[in-house]
Amino acid sequence: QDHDGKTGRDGPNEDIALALEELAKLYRDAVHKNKFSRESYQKVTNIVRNVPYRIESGKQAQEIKGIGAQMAERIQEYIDHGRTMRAVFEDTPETRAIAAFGKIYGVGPALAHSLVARGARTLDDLRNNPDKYGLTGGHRFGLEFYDDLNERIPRDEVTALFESIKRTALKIEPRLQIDPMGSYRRGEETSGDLDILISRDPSDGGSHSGVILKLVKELVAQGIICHTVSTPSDWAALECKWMGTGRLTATSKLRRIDILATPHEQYGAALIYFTGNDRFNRSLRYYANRQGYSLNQRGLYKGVLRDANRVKQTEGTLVASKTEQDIFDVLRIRWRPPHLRRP
Ligand code: DCP
Ligand code: MG
Ligand code: MN
Repeated sequence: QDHDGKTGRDGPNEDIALALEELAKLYRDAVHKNKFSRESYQKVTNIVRNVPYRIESGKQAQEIKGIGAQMAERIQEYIDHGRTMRAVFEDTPETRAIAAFGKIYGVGPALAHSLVARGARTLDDLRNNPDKYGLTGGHRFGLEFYDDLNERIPRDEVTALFESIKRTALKIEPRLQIDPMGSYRRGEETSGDLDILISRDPSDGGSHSGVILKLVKELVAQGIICHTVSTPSDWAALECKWMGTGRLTATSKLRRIDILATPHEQYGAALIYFTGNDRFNRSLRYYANRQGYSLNQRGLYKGVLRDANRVKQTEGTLVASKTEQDIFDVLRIRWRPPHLRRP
């Protein structure tokens, strides 16, 4: 089936497949009881996974055997509306609630779904019964700052917040490499959060090990970081991730912040990953697979063998990771500036 990496979960339409699969799950968990819909979504999910080229429109989807007009319409809605498609596909109180709950900071699609399955329909249902729904401190916090944390951040504010964090970081480690990532690096006018990548050239014997811990402590003391939502399992590791919230000044809105540290020799691979967007990453990984490579946030590898379930059997050999250019060169595609990385 997908041993060659051309279709299946690494295929060019996996984002569409995942969107359809979420809808299939919606039906499966008896939020709806429409067996026909559940089966048709699952069927089309599998068909979409096995299409070896990118589906660009609903019209094109409808030409594929097994995809009817209704499903084609849903695929077009996904292409038009992306992540918010659930509410668009099926405009019911249940789907609206799943979409709204999924936007609570710290709540993923599975929990959003289970909250609806357990009877919650509005944010206030959750706010008024946090114990009944087993919500953690983190979830309650996400509910409290729901509006702030879901608002897009103007570019000027992202710049100012990043510069303020960078200033503190460079005091801790003057030779730190620190750059803003995600939508900001792609030049977008607003961002959902502030993404920061840090690293450090170890050739002089120095290291960025432990810098995130010092940085977070210092920013908490300054009142810039307000909450920690997830911490690295090992603060000293060269590769680790911190997630939380912060604000520019005491009166500014609360914003989401992601900080990623990466070993210096993997900087290029981390840069590609953290610049995104997620669909660009997916299509680049798919393209790499077609050339016999495997790309992730650590590097570009050759000779990775997977079984029929896409589970890695061998690690493969690292062929490029240091710079974006190195990776694009091996793949023999022209380096693409961040603002054009939105397929
Ligand atoms: N990323 C990815 N796959 C994911 C999540 C993230 O490839 N499931 C990568 C690509 C993203 C980058 O990480 O561009 C940053 O993730 P964000 O969720 O912060 O997304 P963006 O910064 O692109 O958009 P936003 O402005 O909404 O934050
Ligand atoms: Mg972002
Ligand atoms: Mn982010």
